Amino acid sequence: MRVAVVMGSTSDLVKLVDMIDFLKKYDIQVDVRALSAHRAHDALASFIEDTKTNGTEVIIAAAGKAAHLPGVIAAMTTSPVIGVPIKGSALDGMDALLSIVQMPAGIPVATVAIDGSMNAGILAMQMMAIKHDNLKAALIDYKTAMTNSCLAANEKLMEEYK
Ligand code: RP5
Repeated sequence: MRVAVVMGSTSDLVKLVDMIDFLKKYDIQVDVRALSAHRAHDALASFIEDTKTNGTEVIIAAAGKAAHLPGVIAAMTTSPVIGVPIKGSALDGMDALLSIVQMPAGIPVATVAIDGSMNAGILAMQMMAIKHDNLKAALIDYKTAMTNSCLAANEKLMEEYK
């Protein structure tokens, strides 16, 4: 179980650390890189080339502003690419969201919400769970815990307003 997390700049890392820790908790190998598509394109291409043979199953790509990184990566591989638009500009992340989600036909990038990296991690796990039964079981537990906490909050609310 191996995921690559590529960000456009180390300034994006703060928005991704919780997701990276979450994936590691499930014994997923996470290769973390800051490789800009416009400042380090050769190194990016070389890293993506390596993912084709080293067991990487999903690539998560995060970028802000004119966020071409996820689309450029998707152009270089047949692995699924999940894009995370990072908020960090005068346009509050809308620029990154549209840059990532509006990919022309043929090169899809599965796009999550602005700064929504946790959903990118969960989606990556769900993709890998097609093959790995242990991840499927872990995701069922995760969703059950979420349901239980939601129902407990509802019970508390009903108690307060009865
Ligand atoms: C994007 O530009 C990066 O993904 C980052 O979100 C933004 C700013 O980058 P830095 O100027 O902090 O390197 O390429």
